[in-house]
Amino acid sequence: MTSAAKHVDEARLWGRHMDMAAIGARTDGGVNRQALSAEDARARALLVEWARSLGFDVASDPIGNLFVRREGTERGATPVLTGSHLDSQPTGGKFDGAYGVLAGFEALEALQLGGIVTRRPIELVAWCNEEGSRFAPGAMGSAAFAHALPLETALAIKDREDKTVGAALAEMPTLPPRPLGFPVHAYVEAHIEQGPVLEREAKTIGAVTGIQGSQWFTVEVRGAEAHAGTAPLRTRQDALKAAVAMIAALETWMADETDRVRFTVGRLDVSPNSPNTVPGRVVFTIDFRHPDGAVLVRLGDGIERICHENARGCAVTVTKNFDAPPCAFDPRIIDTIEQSAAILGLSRMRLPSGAFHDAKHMVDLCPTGMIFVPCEKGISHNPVENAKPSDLAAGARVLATVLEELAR
Ligand code: HGY
Ligand code: MN
Ligand code: MN
Repeated sequence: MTSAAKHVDEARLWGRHMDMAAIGARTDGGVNRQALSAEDARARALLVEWARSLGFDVASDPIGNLFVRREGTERGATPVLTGSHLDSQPTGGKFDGAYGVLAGFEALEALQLGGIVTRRPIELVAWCNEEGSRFAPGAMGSAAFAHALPLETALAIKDREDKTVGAALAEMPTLPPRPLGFPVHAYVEAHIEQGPVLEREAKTIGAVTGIQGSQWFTVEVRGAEAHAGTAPLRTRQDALKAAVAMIAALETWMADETDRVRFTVGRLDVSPNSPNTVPGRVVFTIDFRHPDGAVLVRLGDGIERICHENARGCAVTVTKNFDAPPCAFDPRIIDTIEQSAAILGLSRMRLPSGAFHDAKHMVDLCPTGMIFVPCEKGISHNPVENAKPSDLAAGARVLATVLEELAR
């Protein structure tokens, strides 16, 4: 009996990555396909076109998650689910997210080509807004699917142009609707590692053990505009000077000589952003991560205090908009990934994920795991992000084998 893995085709998979990367392509080799943008709409339409050409059903739920379904002999059986995301960072790479969607699609096509019948249906999902760059927080579509984020709350979230998720969703291609959330038998996501470990250890397959914890905050500092030439320093309410003091104090708070804390201030908006007006309002973001849940809570609980201590006469509002404790994947899924890699003769190792993924919202719903493949120098969230066609195909072969096993 043939196996799906035998029908995974490296050139076809690579070609699909290049076709997808042409959507939202940047001149520096990266992609900019922000969630629910025109580029995201075109990426979804391309996936739908490929899916329909293979006779798969497609559907979309109220938060814009896009599903491709391959039937099993037992139509009513809970499906096995795989997938990732098509949206990217503004200076994203060709593989973050897209790989998990395209490897999943390649696995479905390999099952078709092999004439392999599974008992359970297998579904591929392109989760809406995993990156959280345009609409915070990230992993929004999977959070709503898992009811970890109320749908109405998600739909009302605005981008920096004050457009809501709901309004942006209305501009996406219309697809057959399906309810938000459904029972899933198991979930397996393929992704590039976005770190240096697999490449350094010369391993092709990562059987991911879990995801470290992460917290996101938005800090708004409100001072008072004033004339740069006349306003005495001692009477100013300078929102930018206060924000800089807060960030410096936070950096001290987050200092970790073991270099495990991941503390980032990625966005800082200043208004009116004029050289000769004292900034009246600043908004900045905090993203920090840690593998130990207790450390995450302790550090997170200090953020509001530290911002207020450095307010320098300004008003401060600290809002936590993301709080994901560390999660562990299902040992049975990890074992199945390792065994599949072994059957395929692929080098493999267990490792945790420093990046968050939609898989973290599936952990409480069903047995969940992830397959990593190496990316060049571990670089990601950067236009030069790169991966080898052979590694991408190897990961797709493991995914196809795991899906076939779980859907048996
Ligand atoms: O930020 C993350 O960890 C994910 O890559 N979006
Ligand atoms: Mn990703
Ligand atoms: Mn990412």
